[in-house]
Amino acid sequence: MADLAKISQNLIDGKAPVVKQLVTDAIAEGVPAQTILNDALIVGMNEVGRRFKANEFYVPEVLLAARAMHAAMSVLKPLLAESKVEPRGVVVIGTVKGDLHDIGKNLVAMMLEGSGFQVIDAGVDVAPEKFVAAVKEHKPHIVAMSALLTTTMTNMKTTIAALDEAGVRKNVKVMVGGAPLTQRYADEIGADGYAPDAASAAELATMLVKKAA
Ligand code: B1M
Repeated sequence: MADLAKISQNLIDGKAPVVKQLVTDAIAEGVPAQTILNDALIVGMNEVGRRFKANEFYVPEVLLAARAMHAAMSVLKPLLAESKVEPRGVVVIGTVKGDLHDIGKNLVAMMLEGSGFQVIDAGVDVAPEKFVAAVKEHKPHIVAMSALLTTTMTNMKTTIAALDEAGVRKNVKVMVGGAPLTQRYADEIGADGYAPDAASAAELATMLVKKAA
């Protein structure tokens, strides 16, 4: 019987090869990919995030856990993709201009994919004009912006203005998140939604797409 708690613990410990093997074994035992994602991997990453906030973990531990998450996702991604009939929506995601932090953004992207969205990852240090170009090219339902620095979060406002100027703002919902963000700031800059963590980001995206339908 697959031990989901063991997967979570090894993820927290940053043991990528072990996590990959345990996930492969769990799949072979018939555990659904979505269950492994929600009840083992995301549980583990949430704990990593909590330990970070409590200063119990530092950069190296988070990077090791993120690497383990990626290793697990390399096994799960094709299965999650297979189980989807129709994507729930298309999301263009990126970390805003000037900002290179991508661990949280990648987690949000993974959660969105796990929830059935097609995710186009524009990467880090994404300039407003690059978001505009991605919207024109991919015609997403949602533009999702992440920022980890108080000095770069202002680029969310600039990006929303650029989407407006390009005449595509009305075509998309804009959601924002990242450690320095608040609901109040999201409201101030005219975003459609704010999520404090990756799990709520997936819920928010689902809600925004339903609202737009
Ligand atoms: Co940087 N860094 N960093 N850093 N770094 C912080 C953010 C900082 C708080 C550290 C500190 O001073 N205590 C501080 C920011 C201060 C501020 O502005 N308030 C800081 C600084 C100052 C810097 C540099 C300027 C340092 C320097 O060079 N002097 C520099 C900036 C580089 C740049 O971006 N231009 C820098 C560099 C780096 C590294 C490269 C070393 C590395 C990033 C590696 C990488 O991402 N590939 C790094 C790291 C790792 C951190 C900390 C330690 C961890 C960030 C992280 O990954 N957290 C961070 C301190 C900390 O948080 N304790 C820090 C884990 C991650 C899972 O959480 O990203 O918050 P988070 O994502 C969460 C939620 O916020 C939310 O969901 C995620 C999962 O639940 N979320 C969203 C995120 N995006 C979302 C989008 C959504 C919805 C939810 O919708 C679209």
